Amino acid sequence: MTAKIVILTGAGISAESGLGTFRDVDGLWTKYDLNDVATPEGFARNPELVMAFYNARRANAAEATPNAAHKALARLEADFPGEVFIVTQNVDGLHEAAGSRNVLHMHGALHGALCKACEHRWPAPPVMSVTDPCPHCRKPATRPDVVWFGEIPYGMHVISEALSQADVFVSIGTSGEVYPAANFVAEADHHGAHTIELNLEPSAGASGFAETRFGPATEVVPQWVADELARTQK
Ligand code: BJW
Repeated sequence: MTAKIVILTGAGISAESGLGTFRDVDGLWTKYDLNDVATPEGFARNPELVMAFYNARRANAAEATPNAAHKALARLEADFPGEVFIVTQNVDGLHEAAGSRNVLHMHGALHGALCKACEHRWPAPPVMSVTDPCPHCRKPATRPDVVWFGEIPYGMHVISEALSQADVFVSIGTSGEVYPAANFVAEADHHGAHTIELNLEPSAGASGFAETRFGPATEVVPQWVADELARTQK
């Protein structure tokens, strides 16, 4: 049976690419109220504000380039003699830009548009507006294809299946404060995976991991990938 590594990534892996995290000292939730910009209720109250928030983040993400941590994970997928599956909470496209192929965006993507009326999906324009008509049903019901609080993250069945088969589960650059992702370590551990946290500092769930390595993602991730590949080549 081939070995399987499941990797959960969060905002911390893209921090050194210049994209802000949410809950750090300078994070997005210190500048915006998450109830205003990351809930369906906030969007219903003030869709223009939410569109402006995501248009600005889409523009930032378009300027960003993958860092050494994204590249190391792409190298792992290419060279590991088993399966590497990345489940990202991030809405940027930096894993794919680095060359990773087996990536699931559980919280959606900035490059996606979603019709609230008919659930049609299409590539987001650089600047999205509440008056944009859906290309399928023509209703002006456009929203960013991201998962807000109170909505069900994408791919939950696929993720649960992967966690149940994982030999190694690695969590990178996530605070462990948002569910269901915060539960993945317990789920993987329950099924017998070796669990590892790579983060700038211990997350809320750090004690739930068998192994921890702390430091900037651009340092700890390439080091862990090198160790993992060396281990498999012995
Ligand atoms: C570095 C670094 C460097 C910095 N190097 N590291 C009460 C109890 C329990 C749960 C709930 C509850 N009330 C409500 C809930 C559920 C709710 C929830 O979790 N709320 C919490 C606030 C308690 N969750 C939901 O509503 C979710 N849906 C759900 O549960 O549906 C039910 C269901 C589930 C499953 C099956 C069936 C039904 C939906 C959650 C949606 C989250 N959406 C957002 C916005 C997405 C779009 C966007 O990007 O705008 O997702 S919120 C935001 O948080 C975003 C992120 O993906 C997510 C996680 O943040 P992340 O990535 O961890 O970032 P930070 O900033 O928190 O942490 C950064 C980390 O990086 C830190 O640890 C730093 O140290 C580190 N770092 N620099 C390495 N250089």
